[in-house]
Amino acid sequence: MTQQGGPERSVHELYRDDPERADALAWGRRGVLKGAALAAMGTALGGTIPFARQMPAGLLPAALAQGQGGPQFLEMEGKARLILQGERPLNAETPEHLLDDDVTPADKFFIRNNGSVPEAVADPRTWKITIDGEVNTPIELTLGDLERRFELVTRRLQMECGGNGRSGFSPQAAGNQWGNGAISCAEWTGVRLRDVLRAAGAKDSAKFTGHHGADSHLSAQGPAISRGMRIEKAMDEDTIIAIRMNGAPIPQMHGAPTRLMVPGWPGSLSQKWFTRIELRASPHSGRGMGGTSYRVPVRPIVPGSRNNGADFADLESMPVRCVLTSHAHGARLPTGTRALDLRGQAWAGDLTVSAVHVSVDFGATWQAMTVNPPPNRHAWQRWTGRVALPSDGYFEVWYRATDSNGRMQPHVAANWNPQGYGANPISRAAILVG
Ligand SMILES: Nc1nc2c(c(=O)[nH]1)N[C@H]1C(S)=C(S)[C@@H](COP(=O)(O)O)O[C@H]1N2
Ligand SMILES: [Mo]
Repeated sequence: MTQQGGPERSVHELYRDDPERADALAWGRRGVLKGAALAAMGTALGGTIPFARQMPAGLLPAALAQGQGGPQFLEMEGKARLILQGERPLNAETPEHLLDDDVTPADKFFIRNNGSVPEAVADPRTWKITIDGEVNTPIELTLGDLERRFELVTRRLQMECGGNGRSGFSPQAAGNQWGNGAISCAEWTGVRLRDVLRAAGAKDSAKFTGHHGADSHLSAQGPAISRGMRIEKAMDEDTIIAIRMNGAPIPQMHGAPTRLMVPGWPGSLSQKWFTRIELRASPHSGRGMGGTSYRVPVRPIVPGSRNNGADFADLESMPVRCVLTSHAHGARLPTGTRALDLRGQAWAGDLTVSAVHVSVDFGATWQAMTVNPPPNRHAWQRWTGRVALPSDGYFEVWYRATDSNGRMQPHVAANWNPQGYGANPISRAAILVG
């Protein structure tokens, strides 16, 4: 590929330095990759592109779309090599191919902090939580009381950051540039929040909750985050005050000794180092409420425009998404590989996933995968399937899920908003055969 009037550069260099220009040069006006450009692209990708004719115009190949340098990794005892998003506060996402377990182990559990991680307490059983506000009898309970007085339940519950998928937004939205890995599905043991709220005598005037934790914000005084939700979600049988994760005490990083677990809704509601819940007649006003925080446009706004979020609505049930866990993005497979046995997880907030489809020809044809039912409500669902490949070369596995209301993941992140919530576009993984 030659730049008019300039020195010749390899397509790889050009993709690294100026991806948009490289793409324009490769695709040209007609949007069909051919001749020398096709060969150059193949060289950069490491193989020929058997389905090049199907590649949409202007598509930046997934293998090159990662940007410069590649990710930085977390190095921490008790943690897998997560993708580091930031150190202060500490945030790290799980690479998709590490999300293969049906029950996410502690070491592979993503990390999302808005402030500093508190010191561990000496005797967890004396940790107290307060239930107050619109209740007949404000109460204070130790973890010991919780275990003695209420029924313990164990459920597999998915918990996903409200900003998961944010890196899909264009123009870029503010915040951690999560891929698809700010998701977990661990096995949680605890008591139902509703049992505890009833014990305090929730009044009819209690319409909303406000959640509080022990961590403080890094930049300013005050709490790291304090969100709340409609009372209906608090009364859902799967919303629990958790005291164990995967049968063990909750790790300090993930909210020890107790956290809320509000599955299917933005992870920010699942208060770590949980100390207090207030019932309220009006929506909570803590850090992370109102404006453009965890809120999405009701009517789409111009991408990149300024907006104070006054007409936005709280993001509640998270949108449908799936991850591919059998093959890492960029995986190289032996010459002659003619089938891929694919596997992953899929989830859809409060809904279930009814289908997962995969394409290996840039979306020209899609094949239905097998999707298992969830082991319990609010658990993610395993999907599996086999796709055939016609030859060696560069392929992209495109994968997309459909929820039980028939809604599919869109081709590109939709409903842009300044803080980047709710992006769930179709994902692509680059696979090289030979
Ligand atoms: N106390 C407290 N709770 C919190 C947070 C926090 O910063 N402080 N972060 C929230 C957000 S935004 C998410 S996505 C989840 C992440 O939980 P994890 O770090 O265990 O993965 O915790 C939520 N609960
Ligand atoms: Mo989050």
